[in-house]
Amino acid sequence: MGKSFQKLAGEDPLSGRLPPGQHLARGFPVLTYGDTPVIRPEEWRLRIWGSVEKEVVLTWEDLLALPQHTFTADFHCVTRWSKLDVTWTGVRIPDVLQAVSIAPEAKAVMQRCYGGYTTNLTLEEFIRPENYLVHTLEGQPLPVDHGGPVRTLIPHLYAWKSAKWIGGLEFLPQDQPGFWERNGYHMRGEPWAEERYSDS
Ligand SMILES: Nc1nc2c(c(=O)[nH]1)N[C@H]1C(S)=C(S)[C@@H](COP(=O)(O)O)O[C@H]1N2
Ligand SMILES: [Mo]
Repeated sequence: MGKSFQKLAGEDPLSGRLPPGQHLARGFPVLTYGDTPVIRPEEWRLRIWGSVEKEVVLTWEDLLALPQHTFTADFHCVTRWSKLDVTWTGVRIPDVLQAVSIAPEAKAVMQRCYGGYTTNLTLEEFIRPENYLVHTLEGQPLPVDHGGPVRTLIPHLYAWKSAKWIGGLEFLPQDQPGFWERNGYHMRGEPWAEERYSDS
């Protein structure tokens, strides 16, 4: 079937949006391993330590004092559901890191969550301007099931890299596997390359 048929039939609105092997989810599923920690915004902290010149601890107020952006991003879970055009509000990761002197030896970050979940990224994958700390989903306070009060959003990788209830960023001199990465998930997890599992 040629190009002209495609034109007559109209462009598929999903064309180019769904990575290989993914389907559209109904609603917005919740995917949590283990218990859901409940943290009030006033008690929430983001501790930034490891390969940094000086440890930094951010509060909810500090987060809200940084430049705020509302943006839409697609969300791809490695278990094959995707949700397109999710609207979030939050702070760009590079803006968060303005307050931090990252040591020259830093090569990776371990995201550490309230409740114990961890997931790793190389520094290069982490400091991209389209990565965020988010506190608002579709104009409402981020629901606890989706990681409220604050989660990371790393739209260019599978969603297991977007850490709910984020509480710490540990900078590391080398990339280390987080929770799912120790259990067979890919170290990087890029959905267009189908980097799902480390042995496939
Ligand atoms: N702290 C924490 N973050 C997490 C998870 C988790 O179990 N705990 N699950 C990950 C996985 S596998 C996915 S698909 C997304 C799901 O986000 P959602 O529950 O908001 O849809 O969160 C990711 N971040
Ligand atoms: Mo997932």
